[in-house]
Amino acid sequence: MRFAGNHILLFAHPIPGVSCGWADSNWDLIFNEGNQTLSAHRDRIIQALDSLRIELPSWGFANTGTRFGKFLQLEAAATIEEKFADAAQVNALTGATPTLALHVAWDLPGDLRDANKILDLAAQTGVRAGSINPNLFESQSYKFGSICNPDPGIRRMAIDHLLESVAIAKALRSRDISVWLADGSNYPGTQSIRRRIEWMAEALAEVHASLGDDQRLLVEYKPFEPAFYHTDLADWGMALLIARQAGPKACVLVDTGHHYHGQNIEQIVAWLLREKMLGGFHFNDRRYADDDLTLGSIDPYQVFRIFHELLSDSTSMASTAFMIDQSHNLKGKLEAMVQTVCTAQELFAKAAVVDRERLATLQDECRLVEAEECLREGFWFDVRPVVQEWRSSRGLPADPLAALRASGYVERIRSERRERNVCSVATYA
Ligand code: PSV
Ligand code: MN
Repeated sequence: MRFAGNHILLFAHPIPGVSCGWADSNWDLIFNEGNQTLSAHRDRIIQALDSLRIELPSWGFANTGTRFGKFLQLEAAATIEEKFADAAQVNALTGATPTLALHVAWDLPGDLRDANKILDLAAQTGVRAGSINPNLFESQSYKFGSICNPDPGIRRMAIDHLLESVAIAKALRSRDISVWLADGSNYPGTQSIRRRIEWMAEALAEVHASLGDDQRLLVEYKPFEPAFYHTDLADWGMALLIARQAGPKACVLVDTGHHYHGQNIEQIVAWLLREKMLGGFHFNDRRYADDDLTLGSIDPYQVFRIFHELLSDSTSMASTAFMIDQSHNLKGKLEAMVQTVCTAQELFAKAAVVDRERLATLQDECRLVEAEECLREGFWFDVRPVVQEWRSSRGLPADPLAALRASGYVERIRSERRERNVCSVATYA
């Protein structure tokens, strides 16, 4: 028996000599069926894990905080070299994170001039540059918006930054330029919602025209924060419409923290998949707003359901970018990142277990409880032994979190970065 834990109990052969009114052949049938099911589950899990790659955020290794302050970590990365080194460590432990998302203002302050340095770091660490994230929210000029600002000069400045970001992505051979707008307003009547839509459409069309053949523009929506009356790109419908208008290489990015309470995110995913407009995810969890909590820490069932929708569409894996967008203020940054990747792998493996053919039959016949249980079978299945088996067979540590602790990496960078970090409070990332 390959599987440990509860699987043995579920499918155990009866104790010889103890009769419970069943012929041995009945038990053999169950035993064999059980084994076949387990072996099918195992195959699906292994295949799913091989296909899952998750991008790390460079800002997730830096000292970040809440609106009220930061709790500094002595091991936090401050330079791009440190961020690449930390990402490489996570990749070595998980084997699933070969790319690092970069924020232009934080990671390439010299814009395109810094591209060669990034290429060198990629070659040294084995971690490639991932999505390129323009920064349209920190400059003082953006107080009333970036590409939706009523001032044409500021709109031009924002578009130029987006064009520079596309050029950076080309130089780094990055496929995705990921745009999040902080644009919006705080009070009714203070801005024209309609004119701002037109400015946004014009800007994104210009940026789209500069994309290379293999590049994509990912458009991220968010219903609140930093603006609290209206956000120019507030939900997936607006993002879809504006992306469609921008051109065929634009699609939608779903940040799991950017929804109102009670919104059915997997339904949004299903629609975007149907429209061939799902570009990628920013993964995190939340209890209240955009809390940046660890993926699956609050509602793992929702993440599982999102993965189930993705796996229900045979084309989704090739076109969907899986990225983490979390900045931990309390948890150790490396630890939290490894924990997130492992959680994503486990929930993805659970979704892979779902027998979607059988589920479709049950749904067609409206056998409600059986259909629900068919879905839940995946969620309750303990995938951890197979995930460990997958890791070992790929030369990875069976328990990446324990391996991180045993490696002494965090202690080493803490002592190397301590002196600098003790006195650095000012920068956000
Ligand atoms: C905004 O809340 C956001 O989700 C965007 O993706 C930004 O790029 C990122 O967070 C910055 O942390
Ligand atoms: Mn995000």
